[in-house]
Formats: sequence, structure tokens, C-alpha cells
Amino acid sequence: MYQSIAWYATIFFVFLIALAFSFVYGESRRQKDYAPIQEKGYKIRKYYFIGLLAVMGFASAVSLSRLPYHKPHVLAAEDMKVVDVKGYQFAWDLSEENFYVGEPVQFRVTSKDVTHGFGLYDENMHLISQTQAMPGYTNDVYITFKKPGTYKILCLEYCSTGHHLMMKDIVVKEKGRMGHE
Ligand SMILES: [Cu+2]
Repeated sequence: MYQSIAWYATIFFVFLIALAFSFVYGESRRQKDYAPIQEKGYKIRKYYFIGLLAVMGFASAVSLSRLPYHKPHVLAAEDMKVVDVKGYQFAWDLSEENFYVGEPVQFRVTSKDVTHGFGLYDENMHLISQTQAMPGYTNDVYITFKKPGTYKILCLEYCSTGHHLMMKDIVVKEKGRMGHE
């Protein structure tokens, strides 16, 4: 859904820009006094700047207040499965490989060498979560799997010749069905 919204918004804004350009092109042939046009332009620019500041400030406040995204509300620390993820040229290392539906997971993502991108995909190859895997830093990603199935971790940051090899399947199971593991 978000992708189609982004798509239509892009077309709309491209259309607006094209409209602005054709207006400027049309006006460019007319000879007019410069001073009044400049004054009007500065006024438009001032209100545009204030409007942009208000919109962006509001959007930043709303989106940043939700950080860290998708962090589940768990009662006790042991209710959260903590998984250490290390990216390296050219694979992913996970400290834990058994995942269950409905279980809150915290991925602690880092890298052993260069910067990689930790991208988590569902069975339809839709990106459901991502973060940077950086040497010397640990970035947290929170997720609670809602459906069983085979999910994929892919590298989202070009990290030299074997970048495309950085794929790992993780299997999410229905809890209780497979017995003890
Ligand atoms: Cu990589």
C-alpha cells in the first residue's frame, strides 16, 4: 500500500514541477520590470520556507517520538528473545536460529568488517524491517513475527564482490507444534 502511495505522490509532484517549469519558460519571453517580480519572489520564498519548516518540524516530532520503531511492550526482559547478528564478507551469523510466531525478538545487529545492510524480508520478498550493520556499532531491530514461514535476510548495502551472496533463510514456526528444540 505504501509503495503505491509513494508512486502516486511521486507522479503528482513530478507533474507540479513540470507545471512550474512550463510556467517559467512561458514567462521568460516577456519583458518586465525586475524589481516588483523580485519582491514578490522573496515573499513567496519566505512563506514557502516557514511552511516547509512547520511541516517538516511536525513530521520529525511525530516520527521521532516513536523511536525505536516496533519495540514491543514486554513485561519482563526474558520475554524478549535477544539475537546477536553479525554481518561479514559474505554471510550472516546469528546467535539464535529458532524463531516462533508471536515471540518478540530483538536483533542486535553489527558487522565484523565493513558496513552492510541488514534487510529482513517476508515470504513475498517484501521488506519488513531493516537497519545498518556497522563495525563498532550495534543497531537494534525489533520484530514480532506474525506468520510462520521462511523469511530472508539480505544485505542492503553494496559491500564488494560477494554482496549478492549475503542471503540467509530463517524459519519461523508456530509455537508448540514442533515440540522441544
Ligand atoms: Cu554486505
